[in-house]
Amino acid sequence: AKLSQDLLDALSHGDIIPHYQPMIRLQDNSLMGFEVVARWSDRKHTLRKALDFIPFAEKSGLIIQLDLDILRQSCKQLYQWQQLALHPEHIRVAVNLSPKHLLSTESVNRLLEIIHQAKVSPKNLVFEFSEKEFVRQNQSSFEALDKLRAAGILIGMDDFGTGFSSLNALFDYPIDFIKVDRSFTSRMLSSKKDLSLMRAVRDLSNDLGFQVIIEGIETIQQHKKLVEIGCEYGQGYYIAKPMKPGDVEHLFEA
Ligand code: G
Ligand code: G
Ligand code: MN
Ligand code: NA
Repeated sequence: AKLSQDLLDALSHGDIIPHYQPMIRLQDNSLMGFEVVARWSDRKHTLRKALDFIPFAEKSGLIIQLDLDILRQSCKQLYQWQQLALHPEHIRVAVNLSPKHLLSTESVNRLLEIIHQAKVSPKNLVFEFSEKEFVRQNQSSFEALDKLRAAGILIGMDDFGTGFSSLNALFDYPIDFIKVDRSFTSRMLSSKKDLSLMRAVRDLSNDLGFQVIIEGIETIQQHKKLVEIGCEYGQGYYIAKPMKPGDVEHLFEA
């Protein structure tokens, strides 16, 4: 109950803020977008990572309000970047969302309404949903995803490899990106199994027409190996950590 009230207070005080982690094309380090992650900033200048409060928000239902708030702030940021002519058209902003947003037409419309009100194009956005949730979805959430895609938003499957989808199931999911979970990246140089998953996903992405983003790249060796096997996009601490908006703006010019 305490955490519930604290989180509600944080939301109403504007203490839940988006940070932005660059996603790049691995071959030439060019910027392809940012993943938005929620951070809880308290008055004592400490920052809490999403893992400290997202699971609780998910359980208590506050995730809906939190996600909408992060989406609103991210769209506002995107709009500002565009007004400053900083933001190239092809750069995407990727927001994490709970699958709860896919449960009704009203909640899907609410997401679209936020984008519309912010005067940004859906074509500049990606919505990420965790793979663990994809396996549990039914036909109506897939229809919700279709509706978002029809509006121009790209759909990413987050944490791929942790949710027990068969590779075969990838044929059925209405997605544009998969993001390979960082546990595979951390093991890929020591485990043949993990490296071969990277290769299999790369091949499937070519055949099925989605794109692959490798998460959690922490070393130059991992980066080099991924370029060598032909994985196109990536993110991770070796490239850049999630940052405040002011700290990512110089990247647009590079
Ligand atoms: O930032 P951190 O490494 O603690 O993130 C942990 C998890 O929380 C990640 O899996 C991420 O997808 C999720 N997450 C981060 N920000 C948000 C958000 O704004 N909304 C939702 N629903 N999940 C988020
Ligand atoms: O599950 P999801 O991909 O949405 O989680 C994103 C979170 O992962 C970010 O909030 C960030 O804190 C964390 N993260 C991003 N890059 C790295 C990395 O290279 N290593 C580790 N351990 N965590 C990372
Ligand atoms: Mn994510
Ligand atoms: Na992930």
